[in-house]
Amino acid sequence: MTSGSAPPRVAALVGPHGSGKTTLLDSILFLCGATSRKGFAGESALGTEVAFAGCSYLGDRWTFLDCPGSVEFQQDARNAALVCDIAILVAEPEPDRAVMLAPMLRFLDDHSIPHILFVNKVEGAKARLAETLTAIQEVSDKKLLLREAPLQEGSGIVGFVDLISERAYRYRPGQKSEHIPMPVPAQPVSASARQTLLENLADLDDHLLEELLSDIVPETAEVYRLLGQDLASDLVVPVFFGSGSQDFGVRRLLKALRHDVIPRPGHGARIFKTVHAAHTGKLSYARLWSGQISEGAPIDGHRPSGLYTPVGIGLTKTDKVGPGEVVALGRIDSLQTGDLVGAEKTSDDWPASLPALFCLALAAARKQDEVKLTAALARLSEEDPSLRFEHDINTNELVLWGQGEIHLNTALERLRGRFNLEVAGRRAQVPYRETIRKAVTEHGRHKRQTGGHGQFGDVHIDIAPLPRSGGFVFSDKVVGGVVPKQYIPAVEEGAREAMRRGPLGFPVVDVRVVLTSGSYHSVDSSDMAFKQAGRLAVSEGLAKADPVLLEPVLAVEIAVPADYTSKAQLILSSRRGRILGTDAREGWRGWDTVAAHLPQAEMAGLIVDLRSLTMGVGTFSWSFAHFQEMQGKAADKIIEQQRANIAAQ
Ligand SMILES: Nc1nc2c(ncn2[C@@H]2O[C@H](COP(=O)(O)OP(=O)(O)OP(=O)(O)O)[C@@H](O)[C@H]2O)c(=O)[nH]1
Ligand SMILES: [Mg+2]
Repeated sequence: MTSGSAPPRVAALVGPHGSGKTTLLDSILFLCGATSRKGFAGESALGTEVAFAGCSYLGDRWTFLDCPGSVEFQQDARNAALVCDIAILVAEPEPDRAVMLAPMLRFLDDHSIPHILFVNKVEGAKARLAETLTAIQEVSDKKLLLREAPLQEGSGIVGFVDLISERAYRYRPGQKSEHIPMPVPAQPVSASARQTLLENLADLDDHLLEELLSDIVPETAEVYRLLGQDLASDLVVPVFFGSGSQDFGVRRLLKALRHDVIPRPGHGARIFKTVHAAHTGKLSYARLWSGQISEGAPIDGHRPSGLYTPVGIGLTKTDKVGPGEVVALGRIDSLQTGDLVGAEKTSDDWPASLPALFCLALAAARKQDEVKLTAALARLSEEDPSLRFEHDINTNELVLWGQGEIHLNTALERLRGRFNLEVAGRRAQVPYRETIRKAVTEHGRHKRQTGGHGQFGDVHIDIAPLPRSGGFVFSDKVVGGVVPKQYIPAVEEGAREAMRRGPLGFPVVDVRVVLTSGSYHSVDSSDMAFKQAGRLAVSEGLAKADPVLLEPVLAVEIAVPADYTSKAQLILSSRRGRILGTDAREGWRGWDTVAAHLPQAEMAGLIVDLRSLTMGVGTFSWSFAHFQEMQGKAADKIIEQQRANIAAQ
């Protein structure tokens, strides 16, 4: 592409936490002249949400999306990757950590997102570039293509050879790399690396293959064209290396982006991030695929309060944007992350948000803050769709769900910092239940004489256990009108009330109650009195029917690299999990899944253990499976705790 003629493009910086994405962006912006000095990135802060930056390089406009690398903040990284023209996967020259790239590589390939690999931090003597690439190739479905070859001196990398132009460059601190004559020892290495690059491209192109077979040197323009085309189709992964902190290899990277990145096709404008900012109010960040957005023109039926584009590390007001731009739309309430405006939606064009893996029960320190808390949480979950909250009717708790402990603690900090809400998060209660194991017969009588006319209700019932998931069933076998028909619903209501909290303190399930007989009084009987009688009979009956605690059990399926499978099984069994089967993970080379039943009480610890076992990449999916009887000391402890809770209410 020639200078100035290329449309604006979007690049997302993705890769594991700490690999140096923000530092690389810092270098890029400095080299593009968008910042006057380095260091805006600050001291190695954990990235928690996507950051936007805009700059121009050799007349081409770029928007960079600096994504968080932490496994707990991947929602933003995924959403940004979905709208970029190119994802730059930043990795460390550390072969043992290659597996950390696997989830993002999988995501990029699943969505055919063109991506290149930038191995960062190569200025150190400990950098292990070749072994790292071998290890990353193991986790990449697509072929890695070295686009430059390292110039080695001793054990360090001091420069590179561009394999297409066949020129050698030496890194210089604080300056452009110096073009040097090809060092003699580098010649055979770079010649063979170039040959490998060409052969790999020839695997995908017959014309190039013919040329190579006839020993014809292909035209440089042809090589660039094929590389760009294969990259755009996500068939190959070009590989670059350098050092963001030293600016090594960063101009090379920028030039390659300029040459090799073809804008991805698309229609309309996609909202990929929502932010509630102090001054501008709600901002919906859109990547424009086609058409134009102009100030004052309605979007989705609403006029934005303003249009802003990323310039440098800030936002600048603008009046018109075209394809390839990222634009922040001010104050359009109806827009949500994932929305497509100005084009036909297809049903599955935006993937579902990441499922929740961890939760905390929230309590506002000041009682009067509760309404404000719900409103603040609604904003946070609008900004980050992998954060959800719900009012759990079983435990009467406000529960915040997300990706892990750091994710949720960051949310709590935002509540404090942005909304002035002091909120404590604690382990959410497990929704235990109880049931009975014995059938009993019970008599309940409610009789009271107060002033005028009294209250009288009298019932006989049978109570019996039902199979699991049987719920609650009520029927009557009353004959001869000993309990008049009109009072029977009241008896049932009383029975249901008694089921709400059983003798162990939990909701009772899987019980059948049959009203067998009773008696009434023509003046003193009422709905109220029969309800009381029903409630009494059932409460007392349940206590005698051998009650037992039920704990919720989840069906979980964990996914880990196969090296960790046996240890992951141990984690499950040490957490009272029952392993149902182990399989190869579909579509993931070298990964396994282990299916198990796991008590819900053990879920919080599972993700913590899995991540520390697997450098963060292990994960699981889950759904409720069933309730299971729980007895012994552990059950006694839970019952005791519940008694204390009830007493404290
Ligand atoms: N030696 C060396 N250190 C680097 C380089 N780039 C980044 N670092 C260091 O690596 C650490 C992490 O850098 P960041 O740029 O914050 O990493 P990140 O990928 O943005 O991390 P997240 O945003 O949390 O995903 C910091 O201590 C940086 O100083 C590099 O090229 N060489
Ligand atoms: Mg960062």
